[in-house]
Amino acid sequence: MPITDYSTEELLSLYRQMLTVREFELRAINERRAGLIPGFIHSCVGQEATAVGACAALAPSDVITSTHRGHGHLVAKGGEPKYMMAELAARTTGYCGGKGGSLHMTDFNLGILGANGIVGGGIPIAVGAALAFQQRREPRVALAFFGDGATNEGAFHEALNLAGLWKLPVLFFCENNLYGEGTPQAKQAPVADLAIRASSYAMPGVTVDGNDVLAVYEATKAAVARARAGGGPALIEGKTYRQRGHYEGDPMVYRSKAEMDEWKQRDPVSGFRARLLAEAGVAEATIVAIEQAVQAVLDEAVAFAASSPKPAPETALEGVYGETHGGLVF
Ligand SMILES: Cc1ncc(C[n+]2csc(CCOP(=O)(O)OP(=O)(O)O)c2C)c(N)n1
Ligand SMILES: [Mg+2]
Repeated sequence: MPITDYSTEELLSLYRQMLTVREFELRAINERRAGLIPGFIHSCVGQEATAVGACAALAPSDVITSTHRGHGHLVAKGGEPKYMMAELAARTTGYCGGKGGSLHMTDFNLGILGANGIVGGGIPIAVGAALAFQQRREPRVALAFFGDGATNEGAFHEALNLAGLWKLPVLFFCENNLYGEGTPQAKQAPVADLAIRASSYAMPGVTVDGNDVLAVYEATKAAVARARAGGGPALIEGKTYRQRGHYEGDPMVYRSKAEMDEWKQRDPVSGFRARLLAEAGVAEATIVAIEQAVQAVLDEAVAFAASSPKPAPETALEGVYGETHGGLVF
């Protein structure tokens, strides 16, 4: 669909969300350096279009499972930057009361069934959620985000097999950023387009430009409509690139500066900004106002995290089984 067929409101919402993801990551990286945030950060800088495009195709009652590189998924599904930043800073006001950090952020009320430190770990969880929806006859869809590396895990194949067999309303969204840690895809899989793996499990598979938010949105929207109507699962592969290291501090000796520079030219956020101006007739002042508003949201998020208390040591064993953070109903 040409960009001019979308409403300006819809386009600006996609831009605002992608920019929020980008700025969240850049702030988190800075605040980690400054000492506010302990632990690892696996940033999704460069991968904003897959998170935002896919979640834009979901309804609020649909659910997602996420990964170790999940901040973008959370923002795109409605997660609030201030509670996310507070969680990264290990504060009681964070999504897990400051005890989970980046890899465990969850909000069942928003349909966010969790980030996940186990590669491929979210995929069977999404299948379980989809089975619940099918059994309850609810017109809801589950979407699992995962990386290219995760498609070489047994959990991926087992999950797709059952989903294909039972025609579950689940979408498998592979963010193919061409690397699993420092291993390029050609050294970890015998196929270049991971979407072809769908054919083994009797579901459609499609590969899209994962840096084009509208291409991601359209592919996901079609798969959501099919799944919601009882047509079963689908595998969507968005080809993208992480612009920063696997984790902050990664020396990145496994890839060339030329490759990184080439992908920066295809940046999903600045590329979409340029399209809004050149093709969608959006005024620069409108975009600048959004950029200022996003900065204000992130200023508030950092201030909120910094001024929130740390959990008391004697509460260390509280919440281990989830009883204090919304229970397990979704
Ligand atoms: C089951 C399991 N194996 C290995 C790891 C260590 N590990 C963490 S991230 C990662 C790479 C995952 O690659 P991919 O799925 O492509 O995601 P990306 O980091 O590129 O977003 C690995 C091997 C892990 N966390 N869990
Ligand atoms: Mg990867």
